[in-house]
Amino acid sequence: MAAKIMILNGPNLNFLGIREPHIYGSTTLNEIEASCRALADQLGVSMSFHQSNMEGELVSLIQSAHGTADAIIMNPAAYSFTSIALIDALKIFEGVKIEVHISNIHAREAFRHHSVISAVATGVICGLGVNGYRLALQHLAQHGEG
Ligand code: CA2
Repeated sequence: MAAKIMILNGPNLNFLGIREPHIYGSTTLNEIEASCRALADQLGVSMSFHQSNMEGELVSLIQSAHGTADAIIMNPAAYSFTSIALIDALKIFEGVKIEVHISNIHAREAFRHHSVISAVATGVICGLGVNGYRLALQHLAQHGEG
C-alpha cells in the first residue's frame, strides 16, 4: 500500500506569493500543493495538504495523522518559535517528521533563530525556498517512509 504523507502549513502561509515575495518567493501555496501532488504521484505516495492559521487546528490535524499517516512534513511558520502544543502533538506521532522553512531562519531576525519544533523533528530543511517541500517528499520516498 502507498505510504501516506501529511503536509501541514502554519499561520499566514496562505499569503505566500501574494506578499513579501523578496523573502518567500512568488510561488503561491496552491502552486506548492500542485507541485507536491505531481511529485507524490510520480513517487507513488499518497499525500494530504493543509494550511491553518489556528494552533489548535494544527494540533488536531497532527492528532488525526496518528495511526493514519506514515510521515508529516510541516512548516509551522510563526508557531515554530512558541508552540508547546505542537511539540506535544508531534511527540505523540510515531512516524517521521520533517520541519520545512522556506527562508533561512538562521540568517534572519534573532527571534527566528530557535525553532522549538526542531527538537522533536526527525530532520529540518531550511533556506532552500519552496523546493524544501519537494526535497522532504523525495527523502521520504527514498528512505522507506514513502
Ligand atoms: O521561512 C519559512 O517558511 C517560515 O516558516 C515562514 C513564517 C515565518 O514566521 C518563519 O520565521 C519562517 C512566516 C510565514 C508567513 O508567510 C507570509 C507569506 C507572505 C507574506 C507574509 C507572510
